[in-house]
Amino acid sequence: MEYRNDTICAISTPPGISGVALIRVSGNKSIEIVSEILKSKKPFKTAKSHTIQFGLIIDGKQVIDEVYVSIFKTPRSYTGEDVVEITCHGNTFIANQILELLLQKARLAEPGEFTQRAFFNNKIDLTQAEAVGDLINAKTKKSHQAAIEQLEGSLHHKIEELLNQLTEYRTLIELEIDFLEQDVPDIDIKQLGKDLQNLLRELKYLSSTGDEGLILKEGLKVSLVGAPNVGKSSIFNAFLKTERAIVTPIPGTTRDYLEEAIALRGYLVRFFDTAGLRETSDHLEMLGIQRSYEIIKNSHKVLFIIDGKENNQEFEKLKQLVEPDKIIKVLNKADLFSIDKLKVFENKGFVTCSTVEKTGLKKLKDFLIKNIRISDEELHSGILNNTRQIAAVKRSISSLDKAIKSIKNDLGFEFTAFDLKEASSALEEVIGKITTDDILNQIFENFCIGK
Ligand SMILES: Nc1nc2c(ncn2[C@@H]2O[C@H](COP(=O)(O)OP(=O)(O)OP(=O)(O)O)[C@@H](O)[C@H]2O)c(=O)[nH]1
Ligand SMILES: [Mg+2]
Repeated sequence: MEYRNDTICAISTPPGISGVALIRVSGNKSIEIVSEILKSKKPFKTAKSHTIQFGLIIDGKQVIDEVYVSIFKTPRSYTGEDVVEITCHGNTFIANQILELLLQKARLAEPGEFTQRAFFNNKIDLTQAEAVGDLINAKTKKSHQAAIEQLEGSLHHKIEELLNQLTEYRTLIELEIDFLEQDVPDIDIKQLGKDLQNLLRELKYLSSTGDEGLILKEGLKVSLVGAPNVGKSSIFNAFLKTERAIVTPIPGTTRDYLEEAIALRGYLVRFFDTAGLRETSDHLEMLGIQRSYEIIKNSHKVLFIIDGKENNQEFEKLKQLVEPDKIIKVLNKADLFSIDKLKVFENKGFVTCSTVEKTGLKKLKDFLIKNIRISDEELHSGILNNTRQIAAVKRSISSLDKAIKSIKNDLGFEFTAFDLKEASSALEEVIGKITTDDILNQIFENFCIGK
């Protein structure tokens, strides 16, 4: 992907009526282009960087709006180029007219193009560019926290730190190769092996943060499954605190699945109410049940709900689909059982609840997020939170693993040097020192225009 340095512009605020709207212009002609449509006390062209001017946007003699215009001169701007931001009244009709005037001399920005330019001009690395997108989309405290830490450079610094270590070891090995015949002190192979092992451990730990990083960003997927009529939809509604799903005493009420999300102690939790599992000849119900199984496979947690009758066959089937530690066994309709009977279920590992008496539901929610362990300190020191980053770190791990084996098996330092280089390259991909058009397109196409 080429860096185009023509001047671009876009409305950065959403359409509609609001207090103000913001139009952003970036590129080496931005100050000149804006000065041609702006009437201000002092000539805009001579305005200092990081100042705000009041003025009128004019189309010939016609005044379009009273505006404030901020100016950020290269390189001290979001994109690294000359940037001008016009704040007008929050009316799409007005903002569009100003944009039209700018478009006579500038090009409409593509989605994410301002951020892309910031990346090309080394204002931010690729993890920070991704964080800009995450920040805009964050809906809960934790996803917000993760995004802002990443934007502040947590993952960038972590990767740089690991890369520095790798470079140090590569230099050692390459020196050894270059001076093999000469009298250079031999490297301490044992120590190098240990150092590489430590580095491998650090990388593996970083990689392990990816699963939870994805959960922080995309939400914890929780499916409610079980036989018909056990109260799945009732529990779903109780979690959402609305009558979202239809509840009836007729088994087989829910056919297609329903998905709704809530924020739970700062985490996004996505609940899936599913069709009750049973043998059926009803075609429609069968389709619903097939979907239930698909959802189960993609869940982080599965609430396996019964209302008294232990459904061992379904439970065994479930264990084939998801790892057993993802399954939480739930006995609903606790109001229909004696305390002694409930104890029996609890001793068998069931969480007991009742949607009628509203008991046990809080405990159940706590159970869901109990095992998410990423702490604020970890967010601060850098975690992975998308599949691109995770895949690259995994590649780095596999190359480092090969490097360690090449030393162990005495294959020759050329092999070690090669594998360490591969390990470095994979990490460089994470921060975008090495990148491809495909990766960049994938990242920026999800942005909105004006960011
Ligand atoms: N006594 C009692 N009844 C409940 C409780 N929760 C749900 N019910 C009743 O159980 C019946 C079935 O509830 P649903 O929530 O529709 O059950 P479901 O598992 O979604 O059923 P399907 O969609 O048919 O698979 C309804 O009559 C509910 O009122 C509870 O905690 N106690
Ligand atoms: Mg239902």
